[in-house]
Amino acid sequence: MVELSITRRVRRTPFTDRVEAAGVKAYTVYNHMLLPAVFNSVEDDYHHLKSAVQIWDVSCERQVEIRGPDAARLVQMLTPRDLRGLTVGRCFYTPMVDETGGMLNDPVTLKLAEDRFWVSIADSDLLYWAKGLAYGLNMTVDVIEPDVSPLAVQGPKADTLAARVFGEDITSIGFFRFREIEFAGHTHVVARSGYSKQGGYEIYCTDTAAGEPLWDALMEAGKDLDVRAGGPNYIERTEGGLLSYGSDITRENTPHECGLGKFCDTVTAIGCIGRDALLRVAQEGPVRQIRSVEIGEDRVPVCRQEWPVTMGGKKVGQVTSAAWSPDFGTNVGLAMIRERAWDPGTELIVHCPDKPRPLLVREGSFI
Ligand code: THG
Repeated sequence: MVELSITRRVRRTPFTDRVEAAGVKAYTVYNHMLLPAVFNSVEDDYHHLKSAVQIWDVSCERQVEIRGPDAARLVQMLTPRDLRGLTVGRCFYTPMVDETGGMLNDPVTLKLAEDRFWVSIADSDLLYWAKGLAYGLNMTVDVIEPDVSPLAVQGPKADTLAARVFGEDITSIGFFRFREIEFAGHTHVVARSGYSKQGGYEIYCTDTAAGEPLWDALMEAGKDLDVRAGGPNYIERTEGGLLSYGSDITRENTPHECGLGKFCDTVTAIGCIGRDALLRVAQEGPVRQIRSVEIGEDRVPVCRQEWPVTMGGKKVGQVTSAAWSPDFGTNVGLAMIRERAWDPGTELIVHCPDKPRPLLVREGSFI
């Protein structure tokens, strides 16, 4: 197995020493930063995530902080989602697009104050796009990457663990809402969100120095819950239909192709840079869309490149993520499929690197 060499360019996080002490076996790189990918094995981590509780170092979900009198106007320029509904204390999943309607990122946006936002980014350098706009348009706004590092608590026992560490009150936070909390002399932001379908929280740790005490408190309080270090799990997120920018979404795609049309209010999102392009797309409708798929027969290899999907020998799309699912006893996947082949129940062929396999288009995700 080839190894990736890790140098100073690949940033460590406030939790990296703890992650290494916990026995991380594989990292991926996300926003130029370490993201733990495997502790025991992807499958063992998967079963544990779905039955217990895990602490994830998702510091790589970097915050682009946009602050100042023009902050709200700048954030609305980035996304076709109407941000008038984004009130202080809420998180919005926000597709972000360029002037062609192409996806630049799919972050979660938090409104901290009327003039202050955190854009919790996926794996692309959105900071430069936002800084370029602010400078080019002479906006009265600061665009920075603050010392904020999300730590996720995910799994069916996340509520129990969070209540022990932060108090019972924490469980009254609604889905995609956040609150400020005091912990060990620091103010952090805690949201009910996370990149899994198992439920839980994300603690936006607002100071590198506060990271290890926070990690240690969660690990100590969760001993009898079998709390473990974990990370976004490739199998679980594929079952859940959670998209990964760079894998399932690229700049070539519109939000509508990604099934993110429900997070777009293109008519009313006045000021959004890709609005005109997306209005055209919305009128004509997308000609391809992401679908959850079931891939037949034996275990698929790791999906490192897109796998062509054909119907009657003609290419109708590609698989962008795929993994064997122990719980569903089949391979689960995500694929971009052309209109003539995208109806649920359609049977296609996917050309995996080892051999072709049957592929079934599903109505929705597995979880
Ligand atoms: N949390 C935070 N930042 C992030 C992620 C996160 N930044 C990177 C990446 N993940 C951004 N991508 C996503 C993708 C999906 C979701 C969140 C961020 C997500 N989707 C839910 C779903 O599809 O079921 C719910 C969306 C909704 O209903 O609003 O959670 O995970 N901080």
